[in-house]
Amino acid sequence: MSLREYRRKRDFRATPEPAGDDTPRAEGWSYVIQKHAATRLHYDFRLELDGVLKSWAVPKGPTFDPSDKRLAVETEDHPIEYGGFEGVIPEGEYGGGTVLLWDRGTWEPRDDPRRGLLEGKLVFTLHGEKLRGGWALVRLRRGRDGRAKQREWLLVKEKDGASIRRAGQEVTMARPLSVDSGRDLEQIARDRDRTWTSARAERGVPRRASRREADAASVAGVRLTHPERVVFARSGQTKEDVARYYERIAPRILPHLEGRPLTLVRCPEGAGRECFFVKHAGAWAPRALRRVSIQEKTKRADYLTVDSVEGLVGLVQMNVLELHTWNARADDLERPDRIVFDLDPGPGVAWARVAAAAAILRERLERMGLASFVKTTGGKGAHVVVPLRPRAGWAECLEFSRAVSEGLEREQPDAFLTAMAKAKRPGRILIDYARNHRGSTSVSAFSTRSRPTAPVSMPVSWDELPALAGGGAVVLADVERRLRDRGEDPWAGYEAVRQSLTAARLKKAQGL
Ligand SMILES: [Mn+2]
Repeated sequence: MSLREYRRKRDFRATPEPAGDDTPRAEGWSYVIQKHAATRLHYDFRLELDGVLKSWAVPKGPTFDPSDKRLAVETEDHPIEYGGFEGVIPEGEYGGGTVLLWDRGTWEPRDDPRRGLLEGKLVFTLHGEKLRGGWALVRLRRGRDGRAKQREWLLVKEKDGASIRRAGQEVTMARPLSVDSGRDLEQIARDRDRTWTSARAERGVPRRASRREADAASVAGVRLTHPERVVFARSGQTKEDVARYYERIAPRILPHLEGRPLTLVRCPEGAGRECFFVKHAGAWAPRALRRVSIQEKTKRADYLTVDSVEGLVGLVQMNVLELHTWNARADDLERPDRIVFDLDPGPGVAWARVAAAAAILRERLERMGLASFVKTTGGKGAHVVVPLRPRAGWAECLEFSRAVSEGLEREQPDAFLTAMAKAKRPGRILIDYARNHRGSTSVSAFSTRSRPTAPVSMPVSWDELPALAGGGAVVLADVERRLRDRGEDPWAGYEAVRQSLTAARLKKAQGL
């Protein structure tokens, strides 16, 4: 196994592709597919084995239909780092064109994979974000001319729970976007152009505005591409409308966002279409966002925080429609400054019962001396939020929320449940306390949700909660009117609350 051929074909001064390093590494089983718009569009299928990515070019891409065998032409081994590559290979370079990270995950060979490669039959299971289940790569014995075709294989889906006979729509068509950045090929190419032009501008190279830029709108100093594009199909707001909403609401939403690591929902094709959760910073992220390095369970990773109106609008420009935040701020990451209870009604639960459940929870917290606030989720339910001074750690906050939730479930088993497995049991309300794990997020107050009606997670007063029509009742067009009409912040006093999770409160919740 060697990367010699890979490197011979490329000039690393000209291409952004990784050269790869040869230091031995622990055995890994990564799997990746890159959609590659080169001379011809194809899908590069790669499986990690013995320190490299074994690679095949699949002209038509994978399919879940077992009867549709797809040609896969073996290509040179690629470095493991290639599995993280997305970008543009310049024209004239080897493989010139745009590369999109279409799927990634791990693979599991069923037999000895080295022997399988030699003998021309590799059977394996994929654990990807798009592809799953059993697959096989089978080398063709002879071409049409009767000669052995050493490099031609077939990629075949096995019949199993993940296979689809006569797939109506190919998975490549149904899910065309990047699993890394949520972008399509065109956006990846455009983002590269933008990086170039800004680099030229920094060097003082004058340039003429392109037609596209001349058409672009500018909100809070951020240039929007396709400002006229309708983002919310049912309610009709365009990308510019959404940007202007976030510009106006910035003084309200920023206090809930500042310093909190984010998980974002990007919807490049608008609300209600395919969307992506993004939690790590990438080349796509607007400059106006701050990056914070966080130790996860097994690795460190860069997260984003948004502290400015430019950052907010920059996210809209990147087609972000939902902002979800941690329960802690980056400068005090191990001590949460809030606890969130997510009330999620099962089928057939009327809103009045959700409101009543939230009120019961509020009262219980009050008896422990803790003030709480409520907002709609923009989905079906409500969030009850307990602001805290950052004192107790993640474990205590999680334990407290578990004890409170299970206490309610014990007392009113017909109304409440806490276990996820039974989540959709009709007629009951799930109290999801799992929002309080380190790294868990919930949608921010005032964030839009990625549904065609443009619902917003809206802070409301305890009094008005029962009168709402539902968790998704407050929509983008209502937010500012509601704030004006009521003349007062429904969460007035949130910032001023001084309370913390003490050992005594934890014991009380546990009933000790
Ligand atoms: Mn390729």
